[in-house]
Amino acid sequence: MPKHTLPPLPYAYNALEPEIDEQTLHFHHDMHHKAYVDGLNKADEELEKARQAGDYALIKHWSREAAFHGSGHILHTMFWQNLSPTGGGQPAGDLAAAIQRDFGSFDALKAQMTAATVAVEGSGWGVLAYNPIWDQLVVLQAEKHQDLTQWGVVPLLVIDAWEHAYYLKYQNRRADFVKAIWNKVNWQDVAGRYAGAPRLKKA
Ligand code: MN3
Repeated sequence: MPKHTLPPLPYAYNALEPEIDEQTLHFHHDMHHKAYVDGLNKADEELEKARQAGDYALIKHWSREAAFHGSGHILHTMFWQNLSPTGGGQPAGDLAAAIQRDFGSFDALKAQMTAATVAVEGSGWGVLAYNPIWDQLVVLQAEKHQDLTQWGVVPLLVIDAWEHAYYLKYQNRRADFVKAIWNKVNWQDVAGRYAGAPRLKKA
């Protein structure tokens, strides 16, 4: 089974200043994200051992580990790509039209997603996702990395609301961090994910 690897940041560690400071990005990518990659590989290894031994005594534990660390790896990889030193502004094209249709306006989406992200209980994420079953954009919260979702959605834009994402610079001011993040959103990346998402609902 191939191992998962930590992808390099797609920009320099100081490239998202001032919204995200260089020190936070070093810790966040090099330590926190790496820990999820390592945790996912460990879970994969232990599940392989369990299959070979036919011993599933710890299946609950390793299944949970795979969900937690696997989701953490997926969301962090996406988070780095969702941001850009030249980000900000608003989306255009099909994504902009879908936002208008499902939220009423870009400002309404931004307000709802900001509120959802700030209000995550404990550690988690704000998520803009596409639900291909209903052909609808949705804003969700994720607690930890893997809890609270609609099965089958394709995440498009994720905002990390764990304290490790902002505490060095913003301390307890999560709302200030989330507000600042919009200045660095890479809408081309988000729109590309929307364009590439599967379309399940038949018109
Ligand atoms: Mn994080």
